[in-house]
Amino acid sequence: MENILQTILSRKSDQKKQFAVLIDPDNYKPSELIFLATMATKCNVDYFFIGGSLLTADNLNEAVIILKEHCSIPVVIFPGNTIQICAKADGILFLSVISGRNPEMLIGKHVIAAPILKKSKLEVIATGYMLIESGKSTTALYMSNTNPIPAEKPEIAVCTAIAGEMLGMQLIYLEAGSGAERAVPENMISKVRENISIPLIVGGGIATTDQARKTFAAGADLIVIGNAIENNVNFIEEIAHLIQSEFNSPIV
Ligand code: 1GP
Repeated sequence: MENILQTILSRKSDQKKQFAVLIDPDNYKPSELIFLATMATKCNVDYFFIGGSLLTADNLNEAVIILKEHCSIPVVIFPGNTIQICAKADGILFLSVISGRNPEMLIGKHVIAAPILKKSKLEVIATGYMLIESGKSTTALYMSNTNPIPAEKPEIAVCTAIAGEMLGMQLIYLEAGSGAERAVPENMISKVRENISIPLIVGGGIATTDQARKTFAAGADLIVIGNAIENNVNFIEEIAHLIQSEFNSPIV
């Protein structure tokens, strides 16, 4: 399989917008995952992200295996903690919560995970993960034991993202939190986009095509959608149509 980071970079340099479906394995039955894999393949979904800030059902491995058996879309672990490592996936976002000041989420968990990841064949992608205030507390915030960046302070987000890039992060991820009341503000996305050259991922609370359109238009290279697809799998088709008709259609 092609290197995941290289794929993200080359699609970005071709000015193609990208779309990841976030799977919380607690919330999908095997039959639903099989259907999702088929639907996502039909709609050219770029990546599956899988994981969560807190998983309770212990079925991450099973979910990865089902996805790998039923489609060729890259499966990328989006870990909430060090027990969410599955060697059968294709890659892992090695998340450092650079918006916070909790050393465990900046480097502590990474030290524990590093030898396991080194033995695996997983592609490890260093990701500067930034939690953005979004109206109410989210599981990600609670579990990371960090303060989010205030939504009305884009300059803090910009400086944090620049520092992340300077520290060698390969991706920056602006996160409003799963099921966020308010998605990441467009002016924050655009200001961060102007100030970094690495790919920019944005997720949390994207529940309408209009919100997805605004997020892409503001400068997100890749959007992540979880809840809205759990609630209505056909939303995948709407996002695929948006990307194809408004962003990735060939210039004639
Ligand atoms: C959360 O960014 C993702 O980590 C997706 O959030 O579930 O709100 O789409 P939603």
